[in-house]
Amino acid sequence: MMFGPLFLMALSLLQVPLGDGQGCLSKRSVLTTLRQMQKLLSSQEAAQLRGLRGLRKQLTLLQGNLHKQAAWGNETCPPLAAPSHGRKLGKKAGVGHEAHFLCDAGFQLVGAETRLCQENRTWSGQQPFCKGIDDCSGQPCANGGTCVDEVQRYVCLCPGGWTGSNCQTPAASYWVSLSNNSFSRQPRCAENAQGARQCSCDAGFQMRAGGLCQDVDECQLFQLSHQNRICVHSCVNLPGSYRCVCPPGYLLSPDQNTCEDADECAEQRHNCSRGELCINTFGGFQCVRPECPRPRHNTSYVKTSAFQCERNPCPVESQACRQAANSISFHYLPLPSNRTVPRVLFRMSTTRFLGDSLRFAITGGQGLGAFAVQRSDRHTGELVLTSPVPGPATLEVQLEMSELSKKVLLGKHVFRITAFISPYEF
Ligand SMILES: [Ca+2]
Ligand SMILES: [Ca+2]
Repeated sequence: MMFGPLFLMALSLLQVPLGDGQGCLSKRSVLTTLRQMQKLLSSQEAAQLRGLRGLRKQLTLLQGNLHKQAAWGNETCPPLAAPSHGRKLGKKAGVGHEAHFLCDAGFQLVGAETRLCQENRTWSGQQPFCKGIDDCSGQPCANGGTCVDEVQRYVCLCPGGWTGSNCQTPAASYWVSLSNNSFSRQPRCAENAQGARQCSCDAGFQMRAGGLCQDVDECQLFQLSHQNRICVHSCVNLPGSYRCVCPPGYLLSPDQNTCEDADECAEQRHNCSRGELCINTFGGFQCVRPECPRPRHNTSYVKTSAFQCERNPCPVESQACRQAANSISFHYLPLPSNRTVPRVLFRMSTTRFLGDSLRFAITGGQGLGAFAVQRSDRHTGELVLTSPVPGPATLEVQLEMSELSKKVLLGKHVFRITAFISPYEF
């Protein structure tokens, strides 16, 4: 294509007319032109060759690239299989691609979770596999049962006397044949990490010969001794424990061992009639009606409060009236049985002391052998319990406090004490 114009130019030069004189010049000029043309052709040829070489080089390069691209497309790693009981994620196996592995429920993957197709057309890592999870690993079988691992479950093989999915339930027939009451129980057994069987009894039971757990009779052990007794009243032995029981009128304390009196008066659980007063006692209550003495020998009393009577003014001529008590008060003392002695039960004194001395005396009552009166200071007398009184009992004591001035009686006060002693020492 490039030679076309060059040949046309050469032909046009050859078509120049040739003369005699001018013939030598023309030949010379033709020769020059031809040499120029040859030179031109040579340079053209060289350039053409350079162009061809460049073209060939480019073609070779292009061909190389095409070969390379074709070769890359074929660079794959060998196909990977999914593990049994599992799956493989990622379908491409070309260089640079990854495959991921998962296991079905109840199985766990062992090995590489991910594998990469490397440039040397091999997968990284090792082929993983799915291993069944050991359902017995948590030692689910109780009482010495043997665990058998199955796919996604376990089975307990129970020893004699035990049943249930985890050998947790005593077999009824076996239980009855072993013991006809619940004070005997099978021990709880388990295998430790070293495979040794270890048995133990529930709290409140102890292992007896033969490997049976026998209830501890706490009442037998501790209740008989007065010092160590566990219940203040009665003890009931129970399988694995015990219970303290209180008599009627008492409530079991929060400590579960002692009994507390129920205050029927405060809780309005008494049956005292109208006009009676409710006195709470240990284990019960009493209904009382404090009454003033009836008028006698010109002496009469008036109730000044629920528990007190005051003498009305005496007629001037009545000596008997002036000798009678100026006041009579009523006092009710609840006491447990067999209280330790000596024990001060009551104190008497006066706020309106006019004379120069006070005298205290027991002037009446029942069970007087158990009481005494003593002076604690110049103005105070005390009623003292001097010997233990077993209940149930009701004791009455009348005390007198006389006020004197130069041995002349100025006034007299009477205290009527009633002690309600409960049947129990609490
Ligand atoms: Ca017990
Ligand atoms: Ca009570």
